[in-house]
Amino acid sequence: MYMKLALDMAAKAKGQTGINPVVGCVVVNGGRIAGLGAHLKRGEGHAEVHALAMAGENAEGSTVYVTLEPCSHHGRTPPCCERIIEAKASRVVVACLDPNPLVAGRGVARLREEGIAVEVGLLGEESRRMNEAFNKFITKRLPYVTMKTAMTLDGKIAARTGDSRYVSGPESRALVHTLRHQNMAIMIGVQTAIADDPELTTRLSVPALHPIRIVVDSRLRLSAKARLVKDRTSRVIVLTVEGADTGRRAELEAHGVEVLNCGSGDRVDLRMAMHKLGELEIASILLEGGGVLNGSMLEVGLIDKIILFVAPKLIGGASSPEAFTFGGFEKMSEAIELSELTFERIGSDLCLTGYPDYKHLPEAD
Ligand code: AOF
Ligand code: ZN
Repeated sequence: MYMKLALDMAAKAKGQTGINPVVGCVVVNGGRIAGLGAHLKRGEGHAEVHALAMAGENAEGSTVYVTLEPCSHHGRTPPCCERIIEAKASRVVVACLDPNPLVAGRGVARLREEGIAVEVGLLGEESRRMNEAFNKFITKRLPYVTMKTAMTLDGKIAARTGDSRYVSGPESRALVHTLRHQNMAIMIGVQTAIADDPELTTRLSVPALHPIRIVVDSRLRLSAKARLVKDRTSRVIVLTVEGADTGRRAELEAHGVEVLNCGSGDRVDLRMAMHKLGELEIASILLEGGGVLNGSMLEVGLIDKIILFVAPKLIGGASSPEAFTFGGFEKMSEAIELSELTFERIGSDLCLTGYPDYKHLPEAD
C-alpha cells in the first residue's frame, strides 16, 4: 500500500524530471504516514528529502518506502543516504536498485553499514518500467525511443490520397498529447513535416510541457515557414548530413533552428544522430513517423518501444502510406517480434504496446 502510493506519486511526475528518474517516497511511523514526496525537477530535492522534511521528528524510527535506491553520490543535490541516516530511520524498503553507475548498490550498502534494515524488490518491476527511459540513458547515454503511430487494421497511416485526418479516435489522440508531455523530444521525418505541417506541441486540457521538436531532413527541405519553425514554444533541431545546402542551413538557423550534421552520406546516419542527441541530454524521444522514418529506425534497431493505436477501419490502397516502410525480411522467422505485449481498448481503438526484439539484427544497440 505504501510503496504503491510512492509509485503513484512518481508516475504523476513522469515527463517533468528531464534526464532524472521519477521517484516517490513515503515515510511511515507507528502505522501512520508521516511524510510523502516525489522528485519533481532535475536539480531540486529528491523524493526522500521532501518526504523526510515533511516527517520532521517523526522520521526517527520510521520505515522509509522509496521507489528507487536512495542515492549515495553528490550530484546536483547531496546524497539521500546520508539524509536518511541523519533522520534516524530504522528501516528502508526500496523497489529497485538505481542503475546509475555512480550509485548501483552503493546506496543500499551505505544504509546497511549504519545498521539500517534494507529490503529491495517490492514492486520493483513497476518502478523499473516507470523509468525505462532513465534506465537506458544513464547506462548508455542514448535516448530511449518510443514509437507511436495510429494505423488502420490493414496497417495504413493514411488513405491513398494522403488524407490522414483522422485514423484514430479522439480518446487515442488525447493520449498522444500525454505521451508528448512525458517525452523530452518528439521526432518526425521531413516528409511528414511537409505533408501535415504539424506544430508538435502538447495540447492537453491541463498545463503541460512541450517536447523539443526534431526533424530528420537529409536535404533540408523543411520550410522556414513551417508551423513548427514559426512556433517558438520549444527548440527545433533538424538532423541533416554534412553535404546539405549551406544556404538552406543558414536560413533555418536564422529562424532559430539548430541544425546537426549526422554523417557524410546522402541520408542521415540515424545511429550517429542518436549519439548526438544523447550528448545534448535528450533522454527520451517520441517517434511520430511517418512510415519511412519508422521503418528506417526499426531496421537499425533504434526503436525501444512501440505503441500502436489500431483503428477498426480498412482503407486499402497498395500505395497508401504504411506504419513501417522498409525493405523487409525474406523469412517470417527473421521478423522483429514484440515482447511483453499489452493491449487496451481506448475509445473505439485498440492500443497495443510492446518492445521490439532485435535478436536477428546484426549488432543492434
Ligand atoms: C534518489 N532519489 O528522488 C532521485 C534519485 O543530480 P542529482 O543530485 O539530482 O542526482 C541525480 C541522480 O540521482 C540520478 O541520475 C539518479 O541516479 C538519482 N536520482 N535518487 O535517491 C530521487 N531522483
Ligand atoms: Zn537522492
